[in-house]
Amino acid sequence: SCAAAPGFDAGPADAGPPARPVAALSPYERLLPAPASVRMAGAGYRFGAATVIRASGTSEEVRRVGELLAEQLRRSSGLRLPVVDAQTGDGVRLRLDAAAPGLGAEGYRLETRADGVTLTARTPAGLFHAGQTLRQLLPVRGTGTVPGGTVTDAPRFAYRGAMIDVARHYFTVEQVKRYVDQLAQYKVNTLHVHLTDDQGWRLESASWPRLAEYGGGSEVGGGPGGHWTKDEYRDLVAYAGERYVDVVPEIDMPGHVNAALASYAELNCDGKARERYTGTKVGFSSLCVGKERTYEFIDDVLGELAELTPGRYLHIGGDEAHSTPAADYAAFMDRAQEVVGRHGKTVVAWHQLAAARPAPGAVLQYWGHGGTPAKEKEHLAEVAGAGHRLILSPADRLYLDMKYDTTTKPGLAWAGYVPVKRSYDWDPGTFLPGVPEPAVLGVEAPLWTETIGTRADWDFMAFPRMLGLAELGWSPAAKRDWAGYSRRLAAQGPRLAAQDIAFYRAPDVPWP
Ligand code: TNX
Repeated sequence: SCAAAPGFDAGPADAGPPARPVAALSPYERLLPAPASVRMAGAGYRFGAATVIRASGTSEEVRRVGELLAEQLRRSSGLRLPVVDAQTGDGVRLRLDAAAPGLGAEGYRLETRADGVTLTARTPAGLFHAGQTLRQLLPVRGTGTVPGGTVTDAPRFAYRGAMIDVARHYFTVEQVKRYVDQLAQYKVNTLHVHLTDDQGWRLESASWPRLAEYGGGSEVGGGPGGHWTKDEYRDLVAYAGERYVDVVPEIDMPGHVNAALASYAELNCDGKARERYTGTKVGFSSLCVGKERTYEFIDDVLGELAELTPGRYLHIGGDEAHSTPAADYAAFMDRAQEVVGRHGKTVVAWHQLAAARPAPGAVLQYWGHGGTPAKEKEHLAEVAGAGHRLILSPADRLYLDMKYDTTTKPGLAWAGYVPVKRSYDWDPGTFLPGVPEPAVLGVEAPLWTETIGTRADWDFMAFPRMLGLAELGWSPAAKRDWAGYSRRLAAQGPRLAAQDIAFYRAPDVPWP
C-alpha cells in the first residue's frame, strides 16, 4: 500500500479511496486532527520495558510535560516509562528549540527512527501537542511499534474551544476536568465555562456571597444545583493549564441574570428580589441598567473573576437581552467592557455585541444559523472589517446540544438537527460572507445543558461531534474532507470506548 512506501507523503488527504477499510489505516493515517504533513520513512521505534522519556533538565515546564505524557502512556501501555533528564540515548526525547522554523506557538515536529521518537517544539505547549500525537500512534492498549516517519504540524486557528454550561445543570469540577482531558488529547486549547444564568450562579464570590450560596441552589428541573468554591475553580484552571487549555470564564449580562436578581433585591429596579428559576425560558431577566449599584456589582464580580483568571479573556455574554431596550443594552455593554479592560482583560461577548459598540480588541462569538437575518450577518462583516476577531459557533453546526436526528433523546432542535457530517462539513475560513479567514480567531462548540443533566448525556451529545470541532480548528483547510475524516473518526472509536466515553455511534461513520 502507498502508506508503507518509504518517503511517500501518506497524509490523511492521500489516504486512498473512501472504501478502504478503517482497519487497514496506518497509525499516521488515523491521526485526528489530521496533521499538516506526514512523511513515512525508515524503521520504526519499538516501545518496551527499557523505554524512557527524556525531558530536558533545563526547563521545569518541559519536565512537567514529560511527566504528564509518561503518566498517560503508562496507563495505556502498562510500561514503566521513567522520566529522565539526559537528552542523549534511546527513547522519547522532548526538545525545546526556540528557533525551529514553521512551528509557531503551538506546532511541533515528531520524528520516529529505530532509536526513538524525538518531539521538537518552540514551546512547551507544542511539546504537549506532540505528546498527544504520540499517544495516538501507539495502540489503544498494550505496547507497540511507532512506524518510522516525520510529522510536522501546526494549527490552522489559534482558538479551538469547547463551552460547558454549568448554570442550567450543575456539574462538579471533577466532571469538567474529565472533559479537559478528553479535549486536550485532540488539541482543543480553550475551555469556555458558562458560569451563570437564570437558573444558577456557580462560582463563589467574596463580595457578593449570596450569589453562590443562594443563587447557586437551583437548576433546571428543580434539582439542588450547587456551586464551586474559589479553590475548586483555581484547581480547575491549574489542571487545564497543565494541559495547555485556557479557561475563559463567562458571567452572562445584562440578561440571563435571574439567579443574581433572586440573590440580591438591590439589583432589581423595583428593589424586590425575584424567585429562583428552574424552567428553560430565555430572555426574561435584565440587570437594572439605570442603577449605579449595578456597576458596582459587575465591577466587584468581574474584578474577582479577573484575579482568578490567568488567561487574557473574560466573556461577558450579552446574548438574548430581550428584556433590555436596545439603547440601554448599548449603554450597559459600554460600561461592562470598560470594567473588563480596567481589570486587565480582553472582552469576549456573543455576537449581539455587534449591534452595540464593541470596544477595541473585543472578540465576538457568532452563534447564528441558516435562519439568522442577513442584516445580522452583515453587521459581523462590518465588525470584522473594523478589526474585531470572531469565534465561530454556528448553532446549526457546532451546538452540541442540538439533537443528531429525530431519534436523539436529550437535546434541542431549534437550530435543526446536527448529524456528525453536518457538524464537520463546513469551512470556518469562508463561512460568513465578508469575514475573511484572518478575522476568524477560531471555532468553539458549546454544550448548553437545559436538557443535559448527566455525564452519560453529556458524553453522548459531545462525542463524537467534539472531534470534528477539533479537526476544523487544527487541520489545514486542504485536508478537510468528509470521506477521509469519517474514517479517521471511526478509528478513534476504540480509543473513546477505552476512555469510557459513552459516545454516539453515528450511522454515517464506519465504526470498526
Ligand atoms: C441559545 S447561544 C442561547 C442559550 C441557550 C441555547 C440553547 C446563546 C448565546 N444563547 O441561552 O442555552 O440557545 O441551545
